[in-house]
Amino acid sequence: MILIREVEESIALKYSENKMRCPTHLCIGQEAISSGVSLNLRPIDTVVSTHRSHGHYLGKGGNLGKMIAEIYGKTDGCSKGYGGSMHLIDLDVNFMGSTAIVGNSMPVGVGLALSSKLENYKSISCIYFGEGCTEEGIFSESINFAIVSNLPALFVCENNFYSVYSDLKPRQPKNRKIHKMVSAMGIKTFYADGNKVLDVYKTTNKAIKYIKKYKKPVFLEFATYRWREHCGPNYDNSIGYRTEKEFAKWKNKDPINEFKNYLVKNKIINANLIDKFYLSTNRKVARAFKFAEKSNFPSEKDLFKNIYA
Ligand SMILES: Cc1ncc(C[n+]2csc(CCOP(=O)(O)OP(=O)(O)O)c2C)c(N)n1
Repeated sequence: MILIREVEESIALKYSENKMRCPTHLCIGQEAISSGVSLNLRPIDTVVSTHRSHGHYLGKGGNLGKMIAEIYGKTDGCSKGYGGSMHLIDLDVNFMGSTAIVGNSMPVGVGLALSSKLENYKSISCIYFGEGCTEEGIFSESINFAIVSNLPALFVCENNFYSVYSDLKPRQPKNRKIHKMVSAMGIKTFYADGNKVLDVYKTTNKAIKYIKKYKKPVFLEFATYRWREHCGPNYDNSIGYRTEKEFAKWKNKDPINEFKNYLVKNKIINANLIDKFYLSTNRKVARAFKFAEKSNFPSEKDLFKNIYA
């Protein structure tokens, strides 16, 4: 969680230098989900993600230097500088990619689950998406196919209550519980507080045991909140689509503070160790930015490579 937070705080800090020119969707405030889920995944398990993918990529062990170089648009980037923040990929750790089209990663993740089934359920396909995705047709199609085909898919819905500037009110019927709606499709579902990393960890653990035992998919919904604007490094509460009061309520539930307090209070580790961890993490993050800045831009003659229509 600290690694994800520090990487994204550095992106936010340096964004105004105008060297990172791609849109970036930060997950600050939501780190407990990628962390708690990822700790349950084996290297062989695959992950697909969305426009808000930094946490998912780092959680799976994606290469940090290549991620930052990608955001800088450099050839050492994980998509060779062509994709930017929304198109992260690291096949070395089975992070199979992220796409910017809401809902588009779902069928890809379901396809990965199908290929795993054909290979005797060798891996689990973890599919991250925001609650906005539940409003897309491909959402029901993908989940339905995973159910009827008994696929080892772990659907992870990060419900941060907003799709850009729209809260749930104009988008979904009042009182709808997403996990209950999905449960009615005939899939095992779990719901937990996405700001409590231990809850996320334990819930995912149960889900994965279920997938392995019954060879069926599971749907997880975690409640959480993004602190910064939908896209970009700033805070945007002042534009009025959400209240300071609501923001403060969630900020008080900071997943990192919550877990840190738990660890220290229960004498599991002491606060000094956490400070040391911040130091070593920040050194690692600084090295990644240096690596990205030093790397070259793709050349103009390569502009039309790897393009198809
Ligand atoms: C098919 C499609 N429709 C609309 C958009 C524009 N768009 C980009 S992100 C986003 C919000 C998605 O909300 P959610 O899935 O809840 O994820 P969050 O941004 O909250 O993490 C929208 C509507 C898009 N990229 N793709």
